[in-house]
Amino acid sequence: MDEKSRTAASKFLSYVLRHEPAAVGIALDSGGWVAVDVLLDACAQHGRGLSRADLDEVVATSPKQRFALSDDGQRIRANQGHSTAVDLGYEPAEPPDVLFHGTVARLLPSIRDAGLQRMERHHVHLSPDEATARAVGGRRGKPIILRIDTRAMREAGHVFFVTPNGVWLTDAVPASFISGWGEE
Ligand code: HQG
Repeated sequence: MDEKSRTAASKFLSYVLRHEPAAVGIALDSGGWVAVDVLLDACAQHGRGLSRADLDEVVATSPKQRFALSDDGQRIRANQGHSTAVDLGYEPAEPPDVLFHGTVARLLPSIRDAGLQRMERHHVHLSPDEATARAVGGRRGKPIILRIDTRAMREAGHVFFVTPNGVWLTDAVPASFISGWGEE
């Protein structure tokens, strides 16, 4: 597959496995999994045919490891980012003392008021390093990197999860744990 087709396939799979499985007439189980055969048949029936080899290539080369195959290779799910009701089953984990969140200046007034909210997703997504946060914020414009005092959050009882691709998840980040409002 060339890179363009891989990206297109990855975007389509993200859409189906995170947001709209019904778009190709499938349902995910409670953990977000679907049988690979079922998914590939459904994609083919909706004009988005993909071979098993292509799917494996998309999963293996996804720069952010967006997808996971079950150990037996029979099932697939998205690792994070769902808007559909799934329980990914991640265990609470202990984050580093500081994590980062990349956003843009126009959202800061609202973030100051309400803290970081999960918006359309299941959790607030936090990055382990500033470079990753810069890339995340840069999707929306000139990035602003917020520093999150995760140590104080944990002491206050907030719970964190980490995905297989190193994204940290939490329910919400009150503004009092955020600093770095003016930094790029
Ligand atoms: C902002 C991508 C106003 C928040 C990325 C962000 C990441 C608020 C946006 C992953 C707010 C939500 C996650 C508040 C938060 N008022 N705006 N109170 N609280 N926001 O996309 O963190 O390509 O849902 O700053 O690379 O940007 O999907 O979250 O700008 O890893 O694999 O609301 O998504 O990965 O946007 O990105 P998102 P995110 P994938």
